[in-house]
Amino acid sequence: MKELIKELERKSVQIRKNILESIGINKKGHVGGSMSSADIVTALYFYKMKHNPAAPDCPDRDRLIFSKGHSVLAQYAALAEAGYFPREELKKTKTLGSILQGHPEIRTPGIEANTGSLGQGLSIGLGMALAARLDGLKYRVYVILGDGELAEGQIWEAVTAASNFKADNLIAIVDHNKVQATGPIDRHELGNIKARFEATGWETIEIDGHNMEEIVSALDAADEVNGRPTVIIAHTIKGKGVSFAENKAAYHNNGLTEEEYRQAVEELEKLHIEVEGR
Ligand SMILES: Cc1ncc(C[n+]2csc(CCOP(=O)(O)OP(=O)(O)O)c2C)c(N)n1
Repeated sequence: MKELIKELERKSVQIRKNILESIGINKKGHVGGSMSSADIVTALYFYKMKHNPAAPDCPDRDRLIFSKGHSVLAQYAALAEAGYFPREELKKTKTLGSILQGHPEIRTPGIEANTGSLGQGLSIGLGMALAARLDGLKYRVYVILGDGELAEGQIWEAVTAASNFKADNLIAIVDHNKVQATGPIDRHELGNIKARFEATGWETIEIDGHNMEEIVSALDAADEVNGRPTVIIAHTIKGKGVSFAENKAAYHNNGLTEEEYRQAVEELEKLHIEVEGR
């Protein structure tokens, strides 16, 4: 177990480096929400999900939908690392004709749904989860939601519907970084997120979304739940890994100057050495 966790931690540093590569220097990019979900995405692609980069459409693959589509750089980072497309594509992110645009599109290998208009991903994921049942397939559908995104009413329609359909192959993960685009999430009172899911019959698991051991055990625990969907509420830090961006709404979608980029790379190099020493 210790070796597995270390391997995943090593991978998550690489995922963060890949995110930086997609953002580049003096261009805009969603630093905050991509970095906050990096550890969760790492555990999904390199531990939990059944998937095959050589056959991205194989029918029984597990699906990951980034409902908070603006943070897709974390998913691109993992897809490149897993071999869905060459790493060189990362540098071309958001350029004309690139397969990697600012929000997820299904033309990118490994991307399951077009998202970015917040609020829709859980409904899409539920549809896929129910399709698995109709098709007699065993796959799971993971949906990453933002906490700011939870203000969208459609999410809560999908929450009750998923419960009604007893969709136990649907796992929502809330990237609970407490910051949205322009400030703290308390601008729109959400109440007790856990209690709201519980009230409709969801299994709820609360974790530190940067603790690889906790992420792995939560994903494993979700496999064991029968007859109802699971939500993993992952407490995270917006911008995690890049000190000057942490917890700052200003880095929700910001450019990095040359100096900031250099500092961010240096910090990730240090983190890499720290992980190796564990
Ligand atoms: C329907 C819709 N309204 C507004 C936006 C603009 N928008 C993009 S990201 C964002 C904030 C999302 O906050 P959160 O879900 O907490 O994401 P995170 O902090 O994880 O990046 C907003 C309002 C959008 N993409 N879609």
